[in-house]
Amino acid sequence: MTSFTLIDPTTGQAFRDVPRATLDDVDAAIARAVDAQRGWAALAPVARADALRAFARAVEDHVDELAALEVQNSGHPIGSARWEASHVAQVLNFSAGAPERLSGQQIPVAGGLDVTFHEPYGVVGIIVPWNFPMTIASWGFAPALAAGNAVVLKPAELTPLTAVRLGELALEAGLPAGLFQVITGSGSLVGQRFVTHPDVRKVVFTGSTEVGVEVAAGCARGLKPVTLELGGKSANIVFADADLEKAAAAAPGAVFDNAGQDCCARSRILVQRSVYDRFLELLEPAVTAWRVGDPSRDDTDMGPLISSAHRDTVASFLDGADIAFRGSAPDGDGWWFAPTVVLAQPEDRIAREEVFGPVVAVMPFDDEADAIRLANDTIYGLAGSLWTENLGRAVRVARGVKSGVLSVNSHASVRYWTPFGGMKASGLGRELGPDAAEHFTETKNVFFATDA
Ligand code: TAP
Repeated sequence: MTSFTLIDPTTGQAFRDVPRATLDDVDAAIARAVDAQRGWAALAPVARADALRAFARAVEDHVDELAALEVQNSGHPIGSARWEASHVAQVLNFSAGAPERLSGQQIPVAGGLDVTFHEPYGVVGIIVPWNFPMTIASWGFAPALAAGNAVVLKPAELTPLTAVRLGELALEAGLPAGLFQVITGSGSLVGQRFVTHPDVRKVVFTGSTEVGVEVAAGCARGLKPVTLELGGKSANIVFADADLEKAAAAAPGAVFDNAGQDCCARSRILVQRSVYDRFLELLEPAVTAWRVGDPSRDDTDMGPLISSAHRDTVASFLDGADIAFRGSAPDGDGWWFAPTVVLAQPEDRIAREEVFGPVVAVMPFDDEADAIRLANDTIYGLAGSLWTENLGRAVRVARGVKSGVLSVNSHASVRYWTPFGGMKASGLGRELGPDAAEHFTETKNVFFATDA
């Protein structure tokens, strides 16, 4: 077993080595998962619910420890990291309601009784990116476990620490050995083995659209279902009749949160032409007030980018860009990048490609139809926001924008009890929400003849 070295993005210093699993390690873990799943699925629903609640309590008891790991490994501000760890506990608690609610149907059929069952797939493989290591993992593993599956989880090589700790906490909380295993290693080996191994019966992938397409193609060859949560280029649409002060004050958080490394980042701001100049005037102080710095401080809004290579990629988007204004960022060690506002045209690279960094493209539009056209002028369709005081317009535009998750006069996208996921190149399937656990089951129909 070789290892890889983690770098603290705030300091640029190496701080820990993590083992890299071999193919044999992955196959052995999947074999253990197959065994553990049989016993888990056979438990009474209330026993599975109790076990998940115990796991949630263990996470709640370790929020500070998990948050500190995320600050060091990912550079997330401590306030955000605490929220993320608490969110994992909430997703587990919400999922703990599912085992006793996975009801099938009774369908009228002559001569007998026809009922359906929600059967677990067996072993579910979950592949997670580096941007929100804990939360995105929990959106897969909590409902998958609730539905009676075992889970093998591969965190991103850059950010494995919180996932590894969650795996330990599951065991400490009493989940059976082998039921929830975290396997560290490369995507091309561990992730691909989830795709090709015949005993992994469903794959959940979150990451880039490019790799997601490959994962889906591999799953198609094994006839296994796949959920994909991919990239985004979401629009924040500001109409002239909006509360402009409120819209401008909220805009930085919608794109610079987590240093823009957020699939839901509203990385295009579309502003109605008649208020374009006024909106930029209001946006500038909100951007310069965005506090970039030491992520261990409670008053920090944004930490560093995840890696030196990623910082180079983000910086490349500013080549030839028309920069309107920038916030500030620390000098020196660490992968810092100042929040940046760029004036763009719809055909510009910055307006079309996902930056995954703290850079936002602002563009004017003329009327409602133009706003919808521009918002939809992207291969992606994950999230989006619109700001207007006109209810009819809010409904029309919300229905007209082809995205999976939209907010009106708000940027909220993620709640564990509402569905989340993308259209077009942003993904396939939905996570979270009332049906989350059902997505980890397949329907079995059984007919019982009652004729004497
Ligand atoms: P990717 O390079 O796609 O990696 C995502 C995960 O897939 C990592 O764990 C990676 O492993 C693994 N992986 C890489 N190659 C693989 C392969 N051939 N087979 C199976 N697994 C493989 O993305 P990233 O750089 O981590 O994240 C940034 C991108 O993800 C952005 O485009 C962003 O929009 C998107 N994203 C989307 C969402 C949602 S919710 N839609 C959330 C977060 C991120 P290693 O890197 O460890 O080798």
